[in-house]
Formats: sequence, C-alpha cells, structure tokens
Amino acid sequence: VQTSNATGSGKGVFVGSVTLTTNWTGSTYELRDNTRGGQYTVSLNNKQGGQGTLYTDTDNVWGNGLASNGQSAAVDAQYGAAATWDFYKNTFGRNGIRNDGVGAYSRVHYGRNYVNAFWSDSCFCMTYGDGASNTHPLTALDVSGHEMSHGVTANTAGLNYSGESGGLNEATSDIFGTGVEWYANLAADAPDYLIGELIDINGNGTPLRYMDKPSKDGRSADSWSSGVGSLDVHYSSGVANHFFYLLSEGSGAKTINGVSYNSPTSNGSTVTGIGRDKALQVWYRALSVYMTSSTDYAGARTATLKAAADLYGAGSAESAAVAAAWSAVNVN
Ligand code: ASN
Ligand code: ZN
Repeated sequence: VQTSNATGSGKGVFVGSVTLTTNWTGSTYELRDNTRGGQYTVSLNNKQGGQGTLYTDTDNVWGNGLASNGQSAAVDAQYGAAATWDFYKNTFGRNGIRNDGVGAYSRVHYGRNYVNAFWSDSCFCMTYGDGASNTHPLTALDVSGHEMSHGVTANTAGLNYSGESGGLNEATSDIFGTGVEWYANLAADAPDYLIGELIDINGNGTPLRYMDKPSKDGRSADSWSSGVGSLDVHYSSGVANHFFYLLSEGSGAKTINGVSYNSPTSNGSTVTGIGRDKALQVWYRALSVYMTSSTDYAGARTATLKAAADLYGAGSAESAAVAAAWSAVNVN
C-alpha cells in the first residue's frame, strides 16, 4: 500500500478551520498522521466498542464545523491529538504519551447521548461521546489535552486516581490541557484558564472548572484542608489548579483574552506570577522526575520546589514563587 503525507483542511465543531496532516493511500485520503506517530481517528458509529471505521475522504476536505456532519467531531479529535503531540514535543521534548514516538488513536461518536470523554491506557486511545441529545460532542481542545494528559501521568508519576494523589492527577490534566489550549492559540478557541468552556456541559454556558478560583464551580477546593482528599478527584484538583494559576499569573484581578479572573490567596499574601511557560516546566519536571503514585499535596510542594531548583536555582525568584503559590493555597 502506497502512503504519502498530504495536507488536508478541516472545519471542526470547536477548533474551527485547521490544516491536518493526512495520508494518501493512492486511492483515498485517511485521517491518519504519519508525521505524529501514526495517530488516526475512527468513528465508533454510536456503538460502545469494536474497531470503528477509519475516517477516509476523497477530496481531503474534512467536516464543515457542524456537529450534524459526523466528520466535524473527527476534525476536532484529530486536531486535538496533533496539538497535544506538538505541545508535549515542543514544550518538553516528550515524544508522544509514552515518549516512544507512537501516537494514540482517537474514537469519536462513542455510544449515544454520552456526556463524557476519556483516555484509556489499555487501548492507548482517546474516546469522545456525542453529548446531550447526541448533538454536543465533547471534542473541545482542552478536553483532548486533558484526557490525553491522563496517559502522560500514567506513564510518568502514575498518580493513584483517588485521594490527594487523585486530585493531583486530575489537576495535571487540567494544567496540561490548558497548556495545549495556549499552545494552539486558536482563533475559534481563545486560550484561557477555564476548563471545558466550549462544551457547555452545564447547559448554561458556564465552564466545567475555573483555575483562578476553583470554588466558582460550587464544589472545587480553592485551598488545602485536611478533608480535601475525600472529595471527588475533580474537586480536590482545585488546590493544584489554583496553585498553577497563581504561579503563572499571580494573585488578584486580571483580564486575559477578554476573560476576567480574580484569584484569591488563602493566607492574605500577594503572589507574583512567573508566567505560564515556566510554571508548565516546573509542573512537568515535578511530574516526570519527582512525583510517584502516592504523592500528596505536601509531596507536590516538595516535588515542584525540587523541579524549580533544578530548572532555575534554589535561591531563584522562580523557586520563591513556587513556595509562595503553595502557601497561598495552604500547602505549607
Ligand atoms: N472525563 C473524565 C476525566 O478525565 C473521565 C473520568 O472520570 N476519568 O476526568
Ligand atoms: Zn480527568
């Protein structure tokens, strides 16, 4: 079978108009990217299993931006996998989720009315439901980055998905999902510190989570307390999401890309941010070098301080900011 890389164009439900690297077989184009570990996208055709159907196309123009065109969600998924690949490669030098050069595949149109998306280590694949009424796919870019980052966590620290380590696992996915969104910097999805702001999972236009002040969702923790490990991991993550926002942007009020943030500190301090790029480097090094499956919030403070010392020096402003941001979320 002949294969050659081609440049397609697509319009996703959420990513807007993008270019995609596709594969020309000699007779058709496949939604398969041999420049990024061979990652491809299949449709599960509203079933919950099976091999699915590889997306192919005769003119290399994919989707039309509407969820009613089944290819549009596939464009989002394939673009999300590409952007996640590029983010990890170009930000951290990581060559795929397992750092082995192999791309993960994506499955769209999972089941019916399925309002979730998930990563699976066993299939080494990413799956997206079609959401409420089967018309609201969960294929926004921060969701893609979040879910595939669960694969990175599983292949690095291996943070257990319960208790405080579970909150750190979830926060890692929110942090790097947000990192993917900023990396891609799409016109159709201006980057922010909100999670799932485009999928409208609440039905009222609000995001799923807020990193500047996690409690804005009504459930997440803004700061550490002794009971935080009993919360669902999607709420105990708030402590680390808040840490990451404070470390990146600092405390107080700020408007970025038209979104207003107001990040409080639990100890009345003022935190000065070091910028998102450095904050991402600190988190990735902490995750990939120092955290283990049982790391808790106190351990995350230690791990990120070690990472910051490695990257910027123990006496650096960056290391001081890491300490200050943890103290501001009551991790001392
Ligand atoms: N979408 C969810 C998440 O990644 C799936 C899950 O509950 N693990 O957090
Ligand atoms: Zn998650």
